Order: sequence, then C-alpha cells, then structure tokens
Amino acid sequence: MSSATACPLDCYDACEIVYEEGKLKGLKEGHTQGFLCPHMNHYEKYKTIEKPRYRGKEITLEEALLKLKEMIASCDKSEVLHYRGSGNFALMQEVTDHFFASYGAVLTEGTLCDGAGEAGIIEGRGSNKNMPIGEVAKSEVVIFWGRNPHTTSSHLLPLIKDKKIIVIDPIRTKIAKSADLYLQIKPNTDLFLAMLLSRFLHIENGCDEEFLDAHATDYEEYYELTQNIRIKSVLDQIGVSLGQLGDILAMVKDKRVAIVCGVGIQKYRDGVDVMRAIDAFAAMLGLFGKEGCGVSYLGASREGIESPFNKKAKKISKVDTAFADFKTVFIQGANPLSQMPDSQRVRESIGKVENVVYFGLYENETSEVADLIIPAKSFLYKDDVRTSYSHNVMSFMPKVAQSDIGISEYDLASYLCKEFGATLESEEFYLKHFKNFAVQKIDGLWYVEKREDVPYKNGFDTKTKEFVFQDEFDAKVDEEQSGFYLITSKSPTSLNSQFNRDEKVYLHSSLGFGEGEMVVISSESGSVALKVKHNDDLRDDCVLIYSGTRGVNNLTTSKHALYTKSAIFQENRVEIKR
Ligand SMILES: Nc1nc2c(c(=O)[nH]1)N[C@H]1C(S)=C(S)[C@@H](COP(=O)(O)OP(=O)(O)OC[C@H]3O[C@@H](n4cnc5c(=O)[nH]c(N)nc54)[C@H](O)[C@@H]3O)O[C@H]1N2
Ligand SMILES: Nc1nc2c(c(=O)[nH]1)N[C@H]1C(S)=C(S)[C@@H](COP(=O)(O)OP(=O)(O)OC[C@H]3O[C@@H](n4cnc5c(=O)[nH]c(N)nc54)[C@H](O)[C@@H]3O)O[C@H]1N2
Ligand code: SF4
Ligand SMILES: [Mo]
Repeated sequence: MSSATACPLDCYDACEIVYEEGKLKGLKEGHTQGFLCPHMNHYEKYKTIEKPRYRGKEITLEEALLKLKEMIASCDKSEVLHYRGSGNFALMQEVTDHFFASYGAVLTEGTLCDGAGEAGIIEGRGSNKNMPIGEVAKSEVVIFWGRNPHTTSSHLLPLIKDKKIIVIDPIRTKIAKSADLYLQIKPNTDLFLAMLLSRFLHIENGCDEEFLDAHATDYEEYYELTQNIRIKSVLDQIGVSLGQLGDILAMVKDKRVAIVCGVGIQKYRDGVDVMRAIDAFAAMLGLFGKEGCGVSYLGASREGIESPFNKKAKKISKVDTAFADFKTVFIQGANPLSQMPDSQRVRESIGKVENVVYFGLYENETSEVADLIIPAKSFLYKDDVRTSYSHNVMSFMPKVAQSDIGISEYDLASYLCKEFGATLESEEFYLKHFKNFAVQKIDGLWYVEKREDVPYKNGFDTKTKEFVFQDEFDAKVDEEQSGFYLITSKSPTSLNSQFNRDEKVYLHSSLGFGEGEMVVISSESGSVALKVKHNDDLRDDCVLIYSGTRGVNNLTTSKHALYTKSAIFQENRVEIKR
C-alpha cells in the first residue's frame, strides 16, 4: 500500500511524497522528479519529543492541555502571546492563530525570512507574484543572485542543465563553480551592481523600450538616478570589473532571462532597496509578462487562497518581540532562542515570562527553557494541505500513518476553542475550504487556480499599473563599519535549526587561523566560540556561519530592515579572536 503526501518543510520545492511501508520517496511525476533531499531521506532518524513535560516532569497529554488552559486563564488576555514560526509550512498550522485571535490574545507580524525583499518587490510592482520554477525551465539564461540552489532548491537543478548560468554571490558556491560567469561580489553591495547594470544597459541601447513605454515610463528618470554612482570607485569597492558588467549584459540582452534571487541579498538594513533595484534591472530588460522571463524569489505561498481563520488581533513584531511584556507565551513550530536575531536579548526577554509553552517536534534551545512542552504530531500523522513560495502546486497531505505521540494543531486549537467558548468549524471544513482554491491540470497535479505562470501580462498591480522605480538611494558604499562581513546562509544538513545542525565557523585559510582551532567571533551584539574550518570559496573579508549553528544569532541585531518588519541577519560586522 502506498499513499501520497507532501513535505511540510519551509522550502522552495514543496515536494510531493509517496509513503510506502514507512519509506518516503519523491513522486516521479511533476516538480518532484522522483527525488527528495537529505532532510526527507533521513526524516525518520531524527528523534522527536514523545511525552509532554511540565517544569521537567513528564505528564500526560490531558494534564498538559489542562495546564495550558490554566496558563492562558491565569492572566489578562492581552498578556498572552502566540509566537508561530515556520517549522511546518502547511496551512493548518494557522488554526491556532484562529483560537488566539478569537480569544483576544496577541499575535506576531513581520518576518525573519524574506520580508525585506518582498517589500522591495511590492514597491515596484504593487504585488509579489512570483515566476514559478516551471517557467525558469523555459529560460535561456539564468542568473542566480544570492541563491544557493544545490542546498536550498535542488529541484531546480535538473531544469537548468542546458542554460547559460550567471552567479552573483560572495561565496563560490557549487553552482558558481560550474557557471558561465561568476561574480564574487562584496556582501551588501548588490544595490550598486544592479543600478550599474541598468545604467550600462541604457547606454548600450539594450533596454526593452517597447515594454518600458507601455509599463514603466519613468525609466529615463531612473537612468538619471543611476548616474549618481561613481563608476570606478564603486566597482573597485564592490569587487566587480567593468569587463564583467559588459559580459553580463552581452549574455542577457535579447534573451529569455530568469533572475533567481534568494534571501542572501536582503539580510541587510537596505534589503528593500536591493531587491527593488534588481527588479528594476529586470524591468529595463522587459522581463515581466513574458514566457520564460522574470524574477523568481520567494513568492507569497498563500497567494490566491483566502484564509478561513480569524486573524484579527493586536500584533507585535516577531523580530524584536518584547516577550517580557507577556505572562504566557505560546511558541509553535519555532525555535526563537536559536533563530531570532540577538539571542542574548531573546533569552533575557523570554526568561522574564512566567509561562513559556513550547509546541514542537524536537528538543532545542527553546524546549530547554520552556515550562510546558507539548509534542506536536509530525506531518505523517495529521491531515493538511500545503502550497509553495516557488511554484503554484497545491499538495494534499492526508494522514498516512497512525501514532499516539503528540497532538495536531487542529486538535489543540479545538480543545482551546471549546474550553474558552470560541467557535471553530470541523477539520474537514477547513481542508475542503483550501482545496476549493485549486484545480486539477492535465499532469494530474492540483494548482492554485488564481495564480498565473506568467504574471504581469497586462501591466503591474500598482495604482498607475506601471512599474514604480525608486527615486532616491544612499549613494555611498557603506564604509563606516569595520570588521568582517558575517554570512549566515543555509546549511546543507539542517533546515534552519531542524535536523543535523552545523557547529563550525568557516574562514579563508589566508587569514592564518588553524583548521580545528577554537576562535571567538564577536559583534556589537555578542559573541560565540566555534571551531575553525578552512574554506577558500569565501572572500577573505567574510566569515561564514550557517543558519541553525548554535550561537550564530548571538552576533546578529534585532533591528528591522528599513521600511518593513523584517530581520537583518547580516547587518552586524564581526571580529575574530583566538
Ligand atoms: N538545506 C536547507 N534548505 C533550506 C533551508 C535550510 O536551512 N537548509 N532553509 C529554507 C528557508 S527558511 C529559506 S528562506 C530558503 C533560503 O534559501 P536561499 O535563498 O538560497 O538562502 P541563503 O542560503 O540564506 O542565501 C543564499 C546565498 O546568498 C548568498 N549571499 C549572502 N550574502 C549575500 C550578498 O550580500 N549578496 C549576494 N549576492 N549574495 C549573498 C549566500 O552566500 C548564499 O549562497 O531556503 C530554504 N531551504
Ligand atoms: N542567523 C540566521 N538566522 C536565521 C536565518 C538565517 O539565514 N541566518 N534564517 C531565518 C529564516 S529565513 C527563517 S524562515 C527562520 C526559521 O526559524 P524557525 O521558524 O524557528 O524554524 P526552525 O529552526 O526550522 O524551527 C522550527 C521548529 O518547528 C518545530 N516543528 C516542526 N514541525 C512541526 C509541526 O508540525 N508542528 C509544530 N507545532 N512544530 C513543528 C520543530 O520542533 C522545530 O524546532 O530562521 C531565521 N533565522
Ligand atoms: S527539497 Fe525541500 S520540499 Fe523537497 S523534500 Fe527536501 S526539504 Fe522537502
Ligand atoms: Mo526562511
């Protein structure tokens, strides 16, 4: 007997899974192409929490739910915070938002992930409609700009085999090594590169004027803005030559081009402007509304689906969350003590909370400090539905096996709604509600009906229907900060803090630190001691510590990106000491 489900993880690919006698396999048909990644290939080997605990003592699930009810009832509604992360990306995770919002508790807003880039896209286009990976398959040239597909989106790789590849990344990643053109750019200088590309494209008469006259008429003003950049000094500083600029333009002019961006470009204070400038270059090339062209970033995974849940609540930022203002904090599908920026601040603030509840699958820094631990059911043992931020498929995730461990999000929300007198529909009602937004296509898969494979065919979603270019920017390459750039990209062996977490700091061998030597990396926020591993794929002004490494966020700031509530994990510079 085999049953179909889908991977629940926060990942571009959103693979479809065939579950056969305890084994997980990738569906042959469609975007999954018959393979999964290491996380799912070894999913069963990661030990989950089996029993609920209260202050270190094992209790039954009934006792745990009663305790949770008491904790919620023990304080004012406004002193209850629901903090939800993205450990499971399926849609029923939000059912708990429904309870907490209906009850009158506080929820969070903003993001630790892609928010700055998304805000930049919305500024220019009026919405964030993504180029799905199926369209990238039709491109002639693919630019990987701050995206590491071998680690974070491996199902894109078979689709780009015959294409010209350009990579822009401070780390010589695997895709950079086989690229036709690779720019080892200095971190956080992509804004200048993107604006210079637009400028030289205009000088070389390479702009798509027909497109611009129809959909982005302010392009001459934008060209003028790009003229504020001092070419030679900026190129020297960002580590790119005039020849490389010319090479990129020669490769992309009059071609079907996909610009595949990741979160790497926008983990900075000016992340909104960076993404907007890359989008502007795409507009200058006329890449919108055409097959095989566009910008593929993290789209809105909920696009085209109306939420059936009540989410009307007071919301506070999930980046610099003042946990200490609350008496009961319910943490679901998240490991804030590792994954939020400025871990020391988070630890101190959560330390002042009377009742910390952790509702998750794995032991981690957050379960270590929680008063009440409630094990969740893994995706195999509950019903759900998911969508992706990189393609338009809706995957159904019915329960494929039975387990007595833990509780599902629906059952937990159902218990709380009943106890506190909030209304909730049946689980089937919500699952059906989601499915109603999808239609089946000839490949047998279901797709979110309202999502387009080629968005912006009839113009943009801004008020004027035109692309809105930025009209000002900070013309200086930031030279005020000293120290090494901190890169905290995604690890091949973990999904943020789930699974096999890395424990090292990666440095260029020319810096003189020995392999295996313990060093202390520090920033204005804090420090972490880690063993050195040499990596000459890095620039010598960069320090690489993967997301999910214990202590990496001791180094990061809880400030927001400009104009939006998004975290900026690579803003702080760091020092290295023996
Ligand atoms: N294996 C694995 N897969 C994952 C995850 C995981 O933890 N592990 N996490 C998932 C999640 S939550 C997300 S959001 C996605 C993110 O997936 P990606 O978007 O691929 O994210 P990152 O690895 O953070 O960054 C991508 C690249 O940006 C580069 N970069 C860093 N700074 C800069 C810069 O200033 N300029 C430029 N041009 N490049 C820069 C990094 O060197 C890196 O190679 O991956 C998802 N998939
Ligand atoms: N330095 C640095 N920090 C980063 C990043 C970075 O690149 N660098 N990346 C940021 C990004 S992009 C993201 S998205 C965040 C991610 O940060 P988080 O959202 O905190 O994600 P995870 O670390 O994956 O932890 C999720 C937890 O969810 C729980 N979980 C898994 N499945 C389920 C389930 O079905 N139900 C319940 N209730 N719980 C479940 C697991 O126990 C796991 O510990 O991290 C951010 N932090
Ligand atoms: S590639 Fe992504 S979606 Fe596919 S199995 Fe791995 S984590 Fe899940
Ligand atoms: Mo993310």
